[in-house]
Amino acid sequence: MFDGVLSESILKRAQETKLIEVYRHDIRDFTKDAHRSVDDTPYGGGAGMVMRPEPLVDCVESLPSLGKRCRILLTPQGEPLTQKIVHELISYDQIVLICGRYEGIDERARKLVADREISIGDYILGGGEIPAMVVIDSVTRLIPGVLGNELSIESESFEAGLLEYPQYTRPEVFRGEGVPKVLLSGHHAQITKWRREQSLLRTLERRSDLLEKAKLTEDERKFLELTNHMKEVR
Ligand code: 21W
Repeated sequence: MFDGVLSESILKRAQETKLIEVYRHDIRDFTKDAHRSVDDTPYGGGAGMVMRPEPLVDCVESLPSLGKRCRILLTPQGEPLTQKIVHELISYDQIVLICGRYEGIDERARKLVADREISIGDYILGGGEIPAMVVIDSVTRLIPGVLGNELSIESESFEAGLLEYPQYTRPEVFRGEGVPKVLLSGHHAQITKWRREQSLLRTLERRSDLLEKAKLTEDERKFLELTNHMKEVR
């Protein structure tokens, strides 16, 4: 499952330049029975299978320590991943991403292997592999040297806790729709102001929950209050 994602341009380059190394371990290699079984029926009954503790714990404990380490279990019951958590994770030399399958893992194994439990959101996936790739992608992008100047551009409105402003490229008219005049004007101060306004308006419309924590000036708060009020009386 990981091959395609890891051979994508940025992750590929990050590995080639040794900014990251990714190792994959098959829990099945740590089984001792002829059938190489990693799952079993749940005590107490019920549908589905549970991951057996022995091969999972043996696998995780077989890994060498490569410095300051964090062992993360990807699970629907984990803390929802945010950019704040992604920032915390770049402080580690080694991140062990433990992917569950089946209906979940044995509770005793969970306590032994996980320093931290992370979910990528409230929807049901087949396992922890895609969430693990989400962690790899999001963390790698923050490692110094992985991106060029792109990072500083990207972080601006996201760090302020706002949604991005709308973007345009050529042609100037596409299917009858033009480009906002200000963007063609060459007035950099006005363009910056317009983009900030668009970020604010878009966040108010789509993700007003973000505004509580967003870093805004007093004027920007007033602007949003006024806009919101105008919407309510309309
Ligand atoms: C999905 C496992 C649903 C278990 C107790 C009794 C990792 C994930 C996953 C999966 C269930 C993440 C149950 C967002 C995800 C993951 C597989 C339900 C039923 N529990 N982030 N019965 N969404 N998913 N278990 O699905 O492993 S991070």
